[in-house]
Amino acid sequence: MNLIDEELIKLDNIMIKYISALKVLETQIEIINDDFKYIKKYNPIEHIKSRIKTADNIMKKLARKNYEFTLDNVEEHVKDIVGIRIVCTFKHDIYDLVNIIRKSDMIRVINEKDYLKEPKDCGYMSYHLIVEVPVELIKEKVWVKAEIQIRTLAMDLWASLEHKLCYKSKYCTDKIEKRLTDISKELSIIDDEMVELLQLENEIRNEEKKGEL
Ligand code: 0O2
Repeated sequence: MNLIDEELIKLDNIMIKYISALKVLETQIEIINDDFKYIKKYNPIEHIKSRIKTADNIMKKLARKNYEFTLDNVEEHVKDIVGIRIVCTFKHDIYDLVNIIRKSDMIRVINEKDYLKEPKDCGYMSYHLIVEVPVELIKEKVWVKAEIQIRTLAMDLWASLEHKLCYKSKYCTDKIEKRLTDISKELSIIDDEMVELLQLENEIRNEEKKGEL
């Protein structure tokens, strides 16, 4: 058996940790969403998507970062084996959720990247949290790393299409890249306009409540 196969078997043996962590994280995010709806009578989350990174993609990520494929390197350098993406309606929903997650005892925040305040040069916008969640297996209790990406519908539209057209494609050209960067800026303007429309709608709603209409 070659070294890669040996490491693959080791990885397979600890996959239960990641699969369980995803279940814990999904449940906790659903609880937050339900509680948010109950308290604020408003649903900030449009949809949630989750995945476990495949062994092939784990290997590719390590190679991209110039690390050998060993179990130690996987555990240390690939923090998004468990990934959950939360797609929100408005930009401020993202920060509301981040604040709630930061206060959670079930989700430990390890690192944050705000690609809204500082979008990547290509135009990628999203809020990233590297977190740890508790997993209790029969033989051990561990905190397992996971990545939470939080973005608006518009940011998700862009990122999903760019993922196919450029991020993971060797056929992306400067022209496609440039147009995608411009589209990201256009979508960001639309996101801001949606918040303005929401504020307008709120003002009208409040005036009606006061009986002024
Ligand atoms: P995939 O196939 O989506 O899983 P780090 O360890 O923090 O130094 P990392 O993990 O690359 O390095 O950090 P970062 O920037 O937070 O990226 C994590 C994930 O965000 C990526 O995972 C993508 O899912 C997404 N992402 C980051 N940059 C871009 C981008 O420019 N375009 C798109 N569409 N998505 C992006 P993977 O493993 O790279 O890819």
